Amino acid sequence: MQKISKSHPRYQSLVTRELIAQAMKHGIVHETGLIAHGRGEAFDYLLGETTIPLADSAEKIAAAALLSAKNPVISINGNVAALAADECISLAKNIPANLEINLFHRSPERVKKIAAMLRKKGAHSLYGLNPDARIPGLDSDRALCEKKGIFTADVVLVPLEDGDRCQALQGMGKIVIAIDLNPLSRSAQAATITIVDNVTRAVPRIEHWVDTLKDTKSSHLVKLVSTWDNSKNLAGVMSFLSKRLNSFS
Ligand code: PTJ
Repeated sequence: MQKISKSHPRYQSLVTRELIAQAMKHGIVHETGLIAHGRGEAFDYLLGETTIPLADSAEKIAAAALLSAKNPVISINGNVAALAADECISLAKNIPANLEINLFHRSPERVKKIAAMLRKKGAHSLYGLNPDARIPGLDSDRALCEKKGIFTADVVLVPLEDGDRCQALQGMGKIVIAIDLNPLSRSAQAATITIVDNVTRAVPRIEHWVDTLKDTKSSHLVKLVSTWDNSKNLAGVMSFLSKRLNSFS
């Protein structure tokens, strides 16, 4: 890994870039994952590279949804494995939830490499290696999933999604939690709960809320989720971004 000076004003961003570039060289991240990362970086820059209060509200509701679920699943793709593997494993253990590898650019080699990496880091229940079901209405390999995992999940956390699957999962009646720095993306617009935050900050923050809400009555958690107004939160994020842009002019 290239040495990056801690005094560099963009230290964190450069370290993350290096991490994702290395993960691509090791076959974890697909090459288009670098492009997706760049788009995310641009939106993160606009957000101020921080968890804004509107994102934190969504992170709290995400925790409530995951805690009140019967079969919650956290979906893992290449970028998520590179940037937030430890955080996703820790969150899954805390809820508890299952992890499932689901790739847009699926190849058996990449699935195996990501699975080996997650297991090395301590992941226990891991789905995605032996798909035995398809998400209806999807033509891409993203449709491939496991019956015990995403297929029968009632709540699915989908960080860095590519859009179509988010809508298809909604069509199956599931609660879909999207983490996406782009509030305009199809995933962000289609999800039940949209978290406009970097996956590296969002997953630990959801876990913070899992710890906080763990002893809350299930009926209260369900009410928090059912009264959540995702469109209102997204409109708030858009307004935050436009005010921030205007403040520079
Ligand atoms: O590993 P695979 O094969 O499943 O492929 C994964 C990628 C990410 C390449 C694939 O899902 C894809 O092409 O995604 P998109 O359509 O580029 O969408 C990714 C979304 O994630 C974009 O809206 C980005 O703004 C957003 N994003 C990128 N980096 C981050 C992010 N959101 C949160 N945190 C990030 N670090």
